Amino acid sequence: MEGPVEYLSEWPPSTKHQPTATKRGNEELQTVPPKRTKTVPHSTFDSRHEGLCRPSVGEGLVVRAPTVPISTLLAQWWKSFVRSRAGPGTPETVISSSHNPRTLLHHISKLPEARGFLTARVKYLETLDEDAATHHALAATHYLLQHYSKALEYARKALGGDPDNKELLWHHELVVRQNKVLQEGADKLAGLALSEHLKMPKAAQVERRSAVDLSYEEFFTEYALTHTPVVITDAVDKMVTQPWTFDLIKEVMGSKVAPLKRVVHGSVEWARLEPAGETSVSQFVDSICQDTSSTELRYLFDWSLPLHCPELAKQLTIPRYYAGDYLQRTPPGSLYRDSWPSLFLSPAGVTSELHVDAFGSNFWMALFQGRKRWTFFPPEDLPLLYPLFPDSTDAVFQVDLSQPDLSLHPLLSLSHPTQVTLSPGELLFVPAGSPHRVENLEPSLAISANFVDSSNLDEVVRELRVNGLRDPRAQALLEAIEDPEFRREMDYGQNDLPWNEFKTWPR
Ligand SMILES: O=C(O)CCC(=O)C(=O)O
Ligand SMILES: [Fe+2]
Repeated sequence: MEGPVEYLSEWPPSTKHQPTATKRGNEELQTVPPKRTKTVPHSTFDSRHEGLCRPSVGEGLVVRAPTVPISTLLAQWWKSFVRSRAGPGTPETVISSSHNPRTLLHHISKLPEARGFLTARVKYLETLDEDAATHHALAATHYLLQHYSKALEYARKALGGDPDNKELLWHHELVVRQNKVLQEGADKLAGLALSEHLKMPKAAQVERRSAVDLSYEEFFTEYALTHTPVVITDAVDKMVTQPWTFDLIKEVMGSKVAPLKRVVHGSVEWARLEPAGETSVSQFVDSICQDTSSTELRYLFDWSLPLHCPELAKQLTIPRYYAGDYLQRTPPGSLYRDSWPSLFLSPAGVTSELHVDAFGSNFWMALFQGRKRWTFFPPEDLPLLYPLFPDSTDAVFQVDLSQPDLSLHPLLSLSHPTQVTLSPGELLFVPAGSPHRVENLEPSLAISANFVDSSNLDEVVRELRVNGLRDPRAQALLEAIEDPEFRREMDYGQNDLPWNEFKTWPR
């Protein structure tokens, strides 16, 4: 049986996101400190720290060069740790339900033995010459130990020594984000009388408006600009030339093979969704419409229609509220330009856990079949939801909204949830930056798109600046949007647009 340990044998992970631009980038294979460090011989190091934080296994790993990523070292440490305890004493799996390296590493890093190893690594790094690579390694190791203010201190120092290093800039941003939400959370906690009986606030209802009397101008000023979710009725019928049903999906794209996701408790992936194989659309539709109580629930999530089923995409009319999408005004081939709308097929019982949509995007969803319950929080509530940024600028949230524990997460009592159960034929607007969670109450069929307009442009620019440090396509998109020639006008007289017009810019 394959377990996480097996999976970790595929490591060390790729170093492509690691600090290759530092001057020591070519020293990754070193196992002893470089000559120009304040060298502390291995034996000295051992005796100096004996009994203090000496790890039981992986001592050789502690003294690897600072340019070796801590994720690589921790993965190797884990393998030796498991090997050293093979047999009847094999430690129980950290998180038995995931094979995802990021999730596993996150949980491994919390084990006391792993913390011993990480602490020994810190002690070792502190003996080296202070340069950007050492400071970066210290920042990353403290970050894994959840010593966030120390991580910030070292991330700043690292940047001071190598200010144009994109990897350092990216990591610094991550550390700043984590510290900011913790600080804001601590400030709010200080004002909270913990003795009182804390309760999860009752969710207010999300407004419903009919497209018949909701002008684009009113949508934009009342909802998009104020980052307020809204359900729009009387719009979905006009988006399609024939009703979209499970049968239609099978008929049009049943033979195509699509990737699936599943919800993993404790995952650090966005929305706690991890890859879960692939299947033909037809088989998947059949499976979600059956009784799913005994099978593992999987989700066909966010599968691009323009890329995988253009014949269906071409039938769509885009509602006027979203027709001015800036992503359609970028050069052909730009990131996200042809990603959406995408398809969502879910059995009853699958939940997309709390998340914030990527790159500061707004989002819409048109629901054709099934009911989906949405819970939202305003963007300002982010620090009240106990976000973590484990090696990603997208937050994962520690709160469990299915069973909120106010003794563990008292800040939840200060949050401002809103909720709505979306029904077939309804169109939802999800504003940028708003954490949300989605429960599929019934087998559901929906399409959705992330989009950009002047209501979320600032957030998008800010996020692309960060993503662009690692992703050249995000950087290119940023440059396109920031080009003085980029057309940012919004037309309050905007009409619904048939597909071809929506995709043609300038119109
Ligand atoms: O419908 C869902 O499960 C979640 C959709 C969503 O929030 C997203 O794609 O960002
Ligand atoms: Fe979302």
